[in-house]
Amino acid sequence: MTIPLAYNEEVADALAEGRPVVALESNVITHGLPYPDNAATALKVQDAVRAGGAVPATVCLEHGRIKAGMTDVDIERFASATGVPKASCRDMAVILAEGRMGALTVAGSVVAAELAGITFFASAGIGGVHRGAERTMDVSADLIQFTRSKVAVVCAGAKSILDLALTLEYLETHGVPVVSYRSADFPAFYCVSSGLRSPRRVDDADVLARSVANHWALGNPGSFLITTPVRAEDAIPGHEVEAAIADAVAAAERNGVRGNAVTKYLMRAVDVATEGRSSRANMSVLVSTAEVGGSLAAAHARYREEIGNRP
Ligand code: PSU
Ligand code: MN
Repeated sequence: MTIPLAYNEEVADALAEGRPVVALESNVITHGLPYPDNAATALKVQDAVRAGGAVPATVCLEHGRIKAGMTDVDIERFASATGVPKASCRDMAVILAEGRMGALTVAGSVVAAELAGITFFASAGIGGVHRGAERTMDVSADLIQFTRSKVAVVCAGAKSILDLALTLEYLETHGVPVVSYRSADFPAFYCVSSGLRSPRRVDDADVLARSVANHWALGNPGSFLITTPVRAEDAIPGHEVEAAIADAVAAAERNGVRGNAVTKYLMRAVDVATEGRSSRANMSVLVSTAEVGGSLAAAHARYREEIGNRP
């Protein structure tokens, strides 16, 4: 092992005792919201994991180490710093070698979680296949990393800045399970439904915990995706964001936005267009995915104990 992992005390103790832990991404802190809302939100999301019954481990890169569990001081430093680079799986090696700060995306976070021995990861929204990907080939590395890292990913689907039908096709092709917990449809971040039926629905947390364990017992190498929708009272109707998304996608092309800048550009544009409504929904979905992630990680830890912690 040449890449050091730095655990905070709470996370180290929980892992040593077999208690449930949920990894959380740091890219939402540095690239999702303005300071100081981002710091306050990151702490609320951690509390939501605790409310669900697990220990939160927000993951990032700093001083040549993967941090598994940021302290409140770490979160404040990341939230207030400017220019912390977005770190996807391809970026991690160089950022670690240079000893710089890196804000982990979903792809980077599942790499970190697996190395740290953390089975569950919660994120409000994952990356996916972009609209127009048949021309641009813009497919988030999040999806590719899901085929490699053994982590259970709990999310509210993805924003419909993406082509969600193609995103589901990609996951199906690569054998990544997509299970909607207590809902029938694949959600779209702050919309309860993307209009697409989920490939599978499971309502029982213990069945879902066993399903996650079975996936790896069957020899599968990658992630297990679980979706949970935003609370209905905080949701935004799909048609209200559709026009904003279409405008944002067109503007991104017109302005030649490319590569890893595309996602942030689109999210910003849609947030500006839906002002106010989206920030409440955003907060709600960050908290609810974290809380559900905590409760499912707890169910999984109970199951692991039941079977004598066999791999
Ligand atoms: N999609 C969302 N919300 C997000 C992101 C995507 O609905 O916050 C962020 C996540 O950090 C995700 C990253 O891992 O963007 C994906 O970026 P890209 O499309 O460049 O792979
Ligand atoms: Mn991309």
